[in-house]
Amino acid sequence: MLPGSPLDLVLPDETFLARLARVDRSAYDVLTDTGHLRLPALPAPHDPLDAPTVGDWLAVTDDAVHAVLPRRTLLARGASSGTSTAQPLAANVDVVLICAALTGPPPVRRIERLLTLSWESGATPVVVLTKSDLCADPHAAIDTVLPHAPGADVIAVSATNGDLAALEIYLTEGTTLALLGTSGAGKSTLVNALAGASVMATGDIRDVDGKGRHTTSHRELIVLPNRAVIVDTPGLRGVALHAAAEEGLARAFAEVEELASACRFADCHHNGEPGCAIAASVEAGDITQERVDSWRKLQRELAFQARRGDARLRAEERQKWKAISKWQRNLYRGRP
Ligand SMILES: Nc1nc2c(ncn2[C@@H]2O[C@H](COP(=O)(O)OP(=O)(O)OP(=O)(O)O)[C@@H](O)[C@H]2O)c(=O)[nH]1
Ligand SMILES: [Mg+2]
Ligand SMILES: [Zn+2]
Repeated sequence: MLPGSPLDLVLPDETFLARLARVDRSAYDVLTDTGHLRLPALPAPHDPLDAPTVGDWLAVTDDAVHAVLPRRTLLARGASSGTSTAQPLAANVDVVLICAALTGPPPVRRIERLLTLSWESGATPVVVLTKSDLCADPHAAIDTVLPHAPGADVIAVSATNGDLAALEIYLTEGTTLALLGTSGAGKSTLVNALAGASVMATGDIRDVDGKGRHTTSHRELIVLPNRAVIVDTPGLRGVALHAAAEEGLARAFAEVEELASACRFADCHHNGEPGCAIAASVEAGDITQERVDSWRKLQRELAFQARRGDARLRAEERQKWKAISKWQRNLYRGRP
C-alpha cells in the first residue's frame, strides 16, 4: 500500500489510488502500489489552485487521471510578479521543513514568512537550520530563531556530518514532509542523506552572478526507506504570501496578536495610541520592535494581495458581462 494513503476511500469504479509525484508540462509521474506510471496531464483548471499538484491523491486508470481527491492540506505561495493568483506548492503535506543554512545569521524575516505559509497550509512547520558543521554555535542560532517561531520546533542538522538525529521524530511511516528554503540551503542533500542514496541532484552554490541558479528545477515526491514521504522543491528566492494567509499569520505571530487583543482600543493601529499593549511590551523589552514591524509588513502584504485578488475578480466579472451583452446584441440583431 502507498504510505500515508487515506483510508475509508470509495474510489470511482475501475479506478485505483495513486499519488502525484511530479508534474511536467504535459504529463504526470504518479506513484501507485506497483510502481511509477506516466499519465497525461489534465487541462489547466480555471483556478490555478485547483491544478493537480505534487502530493495530491488521485483516482486513476492505467492511462488517465480520473479525479483529484479532496486535499487535507495545501501549501501555496502568493502571486509572484506576472501572475495574479496563488500557486500550489504541495498538497497533503503533514510537516513542512523550513530550511536555512547556518552559513550566516539565520534569515529570521524569511523564516517568519515561510512559517506563515506553512501554518496556513494546515501542516506543522519545523525550522531546520542546515549545515550546522559550518557554524561555531548552532545552539545560539536556534536561540536566535526561537522567538520568531512561536509554536514551532527549531532544530539544527548537518548532512555532511550525518548529524540528522533531530529530524528523526518527524520521519514516521506515512508522514508527508515538504522541504522549503532558498537555493543552496541543502534540501536535496538532506533528501539524499535520508534516502541513503543519490536520488536528487545536488549542486555547489553558483550564486556568484546573483541569479541564484537552482539545482533542483522540479518539485518531486520521494518515498524514503522508512516509508516517510518527502517532497523536494526548487529553492524559493522570494515568496509572496497569498491573500488567504490570515490565519497563518496569526499563528506565526501568535504572541504579537495576543498582545494586540489587549490594546485599549479594539481598532488600535499600534502607532502611539494610548493603552497600546504592543508598545508597552516593546518598551518593557518583552518583544522587539523589529518583530512587530515584520508582523505589520506581512499584514500590509496580505491586504495588498487581497486587493489584487479583488481586481482580478472584477476584471473577470467585466469580461463575463461583456460576453453577455455581445450575445444579447447578436440576439437582437437576429430579429426581423
Ligand atoms: N558543509 C555542508 N554543506 C552542505 C550540507 N548540506 C548541503 N551542503 C552543500 O550545499 C550545497 C547545496 O546543496 P543542495 O542540497 O543542492 O541545495 P538545495 O537546497 O537542494 O538547492 P536547490 O536545489 O537549488 O534549491 C551543496 O554543495 C552541498 O554539498 C551540510 O550539511 N554541510
Ligand atoms: Mg535541490
Ligand atoms: Zn496597540
